[in-house]
Amino acid sequence: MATIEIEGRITKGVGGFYYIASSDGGKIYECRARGRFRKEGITPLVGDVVRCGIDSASNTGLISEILPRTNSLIRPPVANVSRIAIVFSVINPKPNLFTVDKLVTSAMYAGIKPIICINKTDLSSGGEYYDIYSGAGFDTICLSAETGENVDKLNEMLIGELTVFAGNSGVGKSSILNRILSRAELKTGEVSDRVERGRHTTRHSELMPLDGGDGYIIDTPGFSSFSVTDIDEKELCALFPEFAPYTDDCGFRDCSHTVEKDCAVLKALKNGKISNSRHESYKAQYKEILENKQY
Ligand SMILES: Nc1nc2c(ncn2[C@@H]2O[C@H](COP(=O)(O)OP(=O)(O)OP(=O)(O)O)[C@@H](O)[C@H]2O)c(=O)[nH]1
Ligand SMILES: [Mg+2]
Ligand SMILES: [Zn+2]
Repeated sequence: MATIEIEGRITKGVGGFYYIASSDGGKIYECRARGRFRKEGITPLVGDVVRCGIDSASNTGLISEILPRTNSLIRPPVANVSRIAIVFSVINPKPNLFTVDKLVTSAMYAGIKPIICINKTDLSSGGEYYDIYSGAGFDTICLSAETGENVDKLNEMLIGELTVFAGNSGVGKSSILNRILSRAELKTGEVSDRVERGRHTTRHSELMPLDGGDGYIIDTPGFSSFSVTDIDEKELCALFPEFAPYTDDCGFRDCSHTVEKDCAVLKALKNGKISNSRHESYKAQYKEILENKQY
């Protein structure tokens, strides 16, 4: 029985089996993890780059080593994420910017640059949302999975990256990915159906290679409940990059940028330099952090 050593990336984990796309040519191997990992409390994650010993007769084997991660998310459980595409739709369902901004804050906290994807622009232009997010300095794109508008522009931004698609159920994540990946046939669902059934069309996370081979994307079940509670309230303003030009000019060193009289952020808000909805989200997150601290 000949064993070969391969290096590759975990694309899927199901019932203790991991599916690994080898770095040379993308062949898929089915592997288990060495018992040692469990003893050390390490769980291999989708996105991990691993070394495996493969039995060349059966193409199955064991993960022997997990290479160092750049980061890892808890929900969805994915390692080495380089971008988070935060998707919302202009209508049906209508945007919940508090939810969007929580995802943005979570991404910033993890040190991962978000891409704001405003979908279903065939139904309404979404220009006001584009202004909010591009104005705040984020990579922002208006697109339609229905007509294909700007899907190629998004595709370009994903090259060389491992991108997680996040956002509420029904906003069109799977529909966008079906457009981007020629091989994908992800299940999509009617928005009304899913509200009645109270469940999501997409159930698990799987890494899918981009058509060109350079880059991966992950569809996720609609989620919005990233918690920002492990962020300190003093750190929060640093996660709102559009506040940065002003925070040094606040009257108090410990300015919370919520109510203070001599606050440069509030002044910028008044002058239209910072958007209302982003500042509302900031205040809501600030309040939530304080509330969760009280016991
Ligand atoms: N008009 C229009 N409808 C769209 C667009 N993108 C998606 N839809 C529709 O929106 C519904 C939901 O799309 P999905 O792709 O399943 O949404 P999802 O974000 O993957 O939802 P979950 O998997 O539940 O998280 C489907 O009926 C799609 O056909 C778009 O750009 N325009
Ligand atoms: Mg989906
Ligand atoms: Zn201030």
